[in-house]
Amino acid sequence: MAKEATIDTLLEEERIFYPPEEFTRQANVKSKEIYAEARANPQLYWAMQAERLDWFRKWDRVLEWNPPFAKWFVGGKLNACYNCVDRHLKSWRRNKAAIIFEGEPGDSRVLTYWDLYREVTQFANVLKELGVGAGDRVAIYLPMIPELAIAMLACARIGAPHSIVFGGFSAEALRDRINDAGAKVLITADGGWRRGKIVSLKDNADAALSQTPTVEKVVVVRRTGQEVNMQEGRDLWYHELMAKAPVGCPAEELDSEHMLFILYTSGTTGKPKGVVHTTGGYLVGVSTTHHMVFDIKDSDVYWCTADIGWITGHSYVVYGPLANGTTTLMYEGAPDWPAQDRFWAIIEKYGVTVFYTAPTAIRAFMKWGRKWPAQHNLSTLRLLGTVGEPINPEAWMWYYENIGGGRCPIVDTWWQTETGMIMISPLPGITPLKPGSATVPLPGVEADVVDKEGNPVLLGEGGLLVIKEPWPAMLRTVYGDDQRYIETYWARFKDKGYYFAGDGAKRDYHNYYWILGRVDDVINVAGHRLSTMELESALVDHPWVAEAAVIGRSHEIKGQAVAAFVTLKARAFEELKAAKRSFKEIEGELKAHVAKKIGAIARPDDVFLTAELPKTRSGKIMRRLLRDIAEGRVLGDTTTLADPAVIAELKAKYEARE
Ligand code: 6R9
Repeated sequence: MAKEATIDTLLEEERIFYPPEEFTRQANVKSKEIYAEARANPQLYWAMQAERLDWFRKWDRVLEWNPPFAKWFVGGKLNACYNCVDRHLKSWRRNKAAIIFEGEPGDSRVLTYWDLYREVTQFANVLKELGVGAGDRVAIYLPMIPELAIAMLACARIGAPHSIVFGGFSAEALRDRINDAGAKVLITADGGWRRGKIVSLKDNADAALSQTPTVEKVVVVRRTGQEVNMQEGRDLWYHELMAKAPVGCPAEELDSEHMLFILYTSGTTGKPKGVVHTTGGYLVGVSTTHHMVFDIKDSDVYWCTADIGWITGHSYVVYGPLANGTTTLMYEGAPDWPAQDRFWAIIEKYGVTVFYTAPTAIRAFMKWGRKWPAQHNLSTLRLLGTVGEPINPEAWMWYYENIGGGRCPIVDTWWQTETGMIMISPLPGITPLKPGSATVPLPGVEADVVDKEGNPVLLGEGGLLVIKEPWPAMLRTVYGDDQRYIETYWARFKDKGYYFAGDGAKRDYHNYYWILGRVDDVINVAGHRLSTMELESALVDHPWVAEAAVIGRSHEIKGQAVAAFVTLKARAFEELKAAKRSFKEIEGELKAHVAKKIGAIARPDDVFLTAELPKTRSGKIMRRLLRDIAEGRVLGDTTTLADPAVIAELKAKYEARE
């Protein structure tokens, strides 16, 4: 790779980093032919990839496609847990580290594949004992501890779809997800560690459980050790159940299309969507991509820093790596605890070789300074990855030089909760890299950039990112709502049969993809998807608020930050004025309210109280103009406004604020 690249050369758009020869020589994918092979016969290509799994019964047909409903490996039978655990026991991998766990307080645990087998089968027996069977949904609300992976795999073993709710979500968010899925059992913990403090998961769970009629039993893992409420007859300690549970439990022979999990993600409406993934296609997709994109070898110590509560954690902390017999690292806490070198200390401690994180984290590392990674030996690293949002070239270069020591390729991977697997990414042994570009679609993935009518745009022009052919790890539906599945992803390009990803993109003259961000009402804050509608309804839920408009404004570290423009009800305004409550206090309370309703990740950075919101004559709030204000730009076209004076006044007041 070009060694002389420096931050000064950043603005040269055409900088290209070629794969180092030594890397290519040892790479899992060494030749570009794979793209042509996959294109010539996609079903054959995916069938060949499916051979990397163990099937109880082989499929009769690779794909049954009744647009937009797909079935992959039809007639095949397998078990995801068996593929992630049992099959590795037949070889030397039985004694290999499956999970390396590092707790935030500094405790650590290593589970071999055999250890994992013991705990997973025991916990599968616990679940059965609690009356959970194939098809029953299990909600999981846990910190990043091994029990989270164990619980997922135990569910997969008995065919109970899991629905994992990120530990940073609020009680209300948990309640809504439990109820939408109709979960029978909830698995949670007393708490988790975050920056030296306890996140009280059980207290949140208790608040949610007062309104979740379907939950019969709650299993509680002891992690933080503080006193928690245990409801007689409902709540059970994990360690007590495990002490009595036998090792060994058959892995159910499940249909390829058996539901593996539901994972909720924000959409353009207020109500989160339950994205449904099934067993065969998903596991083929994630194991194939994990193998190729991360160039995984048996000798690797692989670390994806995502929380398992997000799709990245599902696919690339648990299912992909374990299906491939990889050593996967899990870290419980924050990157700056006890100091800003925690990640680098972990890489040094365990000799991490492949490291996968998010641009927002990289931008935070940049801000903290290169002195932190410089204190550690990072020479074991050989490959780096990023995911979650577009990476700016400065951050890419910083990552490349300061973490990768100028020798590690970076795989910038574009994908989504809905795609299940990485879709656009370099293959590190063969793809020349350009900082900021996710490069090209993986073999077997047909993408394009099109205009509103679905026609391809010219190279260099912006358009909408679409996927033109079904892929094995694609979502199958929105849980309980086929109509929403059709409308959200397929209605837009119905005639062409394209999947609409919700992202804008352009291609350069090397046919490289540059992802431009969401084109819908989804904000990407630090790599997390938030819906403006969901945020607005959380605000309007507050008794003082009359109306709210939420936008994403650009933010140095988080990519985007939540900015809310809020009008108060006249009566509330009078009362607050009479009570001498300051604007600052009111704004603070509204921020806290959103955090309580959705979770801390959704807390707005700015709440701005205003007398009126800019609207069109038909009454639609013009968020575009609010974005111009929040980002300090000249206002765009204001001709459709009902009252242009509103926006002028708002802009003046916004600029005059403290
Ligand atoms: C895996 C994940 C999906 C949205 C997606 C896009 C953005 C993800 C990206 C990227 C540019 C990348 N996104 N990876 N944008 N470059 N490499 O993040 O899933 O949480 O569902 O978010 O994230 O906007 O549409 P999810």
